[in-house]
Amino acid sequence: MTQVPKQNQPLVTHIYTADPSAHVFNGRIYIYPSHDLDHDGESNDNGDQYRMEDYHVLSLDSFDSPVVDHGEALHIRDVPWASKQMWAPDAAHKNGMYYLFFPARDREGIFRIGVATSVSPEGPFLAQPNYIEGSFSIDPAVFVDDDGRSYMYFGGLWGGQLEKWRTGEFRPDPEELAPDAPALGPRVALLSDDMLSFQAMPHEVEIVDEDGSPILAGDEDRRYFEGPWVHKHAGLYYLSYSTGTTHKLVYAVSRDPLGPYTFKGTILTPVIGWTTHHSIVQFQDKWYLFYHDSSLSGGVNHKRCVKYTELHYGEDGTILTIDPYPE
Ligand code: FUB
Repeated sequence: MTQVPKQNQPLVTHIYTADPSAHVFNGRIYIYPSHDLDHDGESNDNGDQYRMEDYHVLSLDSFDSPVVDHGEALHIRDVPWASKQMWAPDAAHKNGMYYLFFPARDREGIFRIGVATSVSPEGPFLAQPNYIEGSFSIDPAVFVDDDGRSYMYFGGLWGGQLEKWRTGEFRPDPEELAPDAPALGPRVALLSDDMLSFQAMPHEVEIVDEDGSPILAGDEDRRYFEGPWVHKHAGLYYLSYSTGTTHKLVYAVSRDPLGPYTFKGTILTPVIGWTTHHSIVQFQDKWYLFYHDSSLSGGVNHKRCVKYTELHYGEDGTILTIDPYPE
């Protein structure tokens, strides 16, 4: 399968892909997406339509070379603890090994986060027998800092079950948050040196406005919904995420990877389809946004396609807002 990618166009068209986590390993760009199933089942707010069963790893030498699909890297049948819905994954490289982090529902229907290992960035990956102890919800994003410390950010509302963990325990029917209550933030946990467990239990990441007040649950243009990503630029940590119901990718910055993060603005305006999910990566001397939309299927929410575009910073470090459909 050979296809040279173009900005704002699907990276691949032979399968549906979403939730791209991009990394540069050994000078090559690797993309770890969800692999959307091609089915015509009904959609609901619980995300039952996202029935994914496996992961494929994509890679490219540069943006002038074809995208390679390395085939099935991990299938749910080989994950002893998982029952269904392999959602947005991420990958990391440490100690000469590659780690694939992924959420799935366990045998009780509760989303957990697992890890699988490989000696190669393209897999195949071998899953650990159990999910990471203390993990819950969805959308793991692992950031390895310059000092070697690795942090996992995760969490998603609604189908992702984050609000069910508000008290620290799983509550199937939690009370709704009042619009003027602080919004729920993503969770962060420091990973152990072997990347297979949490060094300490996860805690909530605070996202505040310019005055230091928490972003509120009713502030749907700015509050956290799902899809966290952390990258570092000019000494600052950037936490970006999806606002869900308002379909934006937005960001906040901090001098500490654990936060608090101060809200800054919008990275990407809404795309075709309900979900929006991304990653940000530096390749050579430029920065890129990987994202998805549902254009390949004519707008079906669970049949998405991964795309990329260049991302630019202003002189003050702000990220310039991107229109996914430039003229
Ligand atoms: O792909 C399934 C879910 O949809 C992801 O986990 C969310 O971030 C959203 O993109």
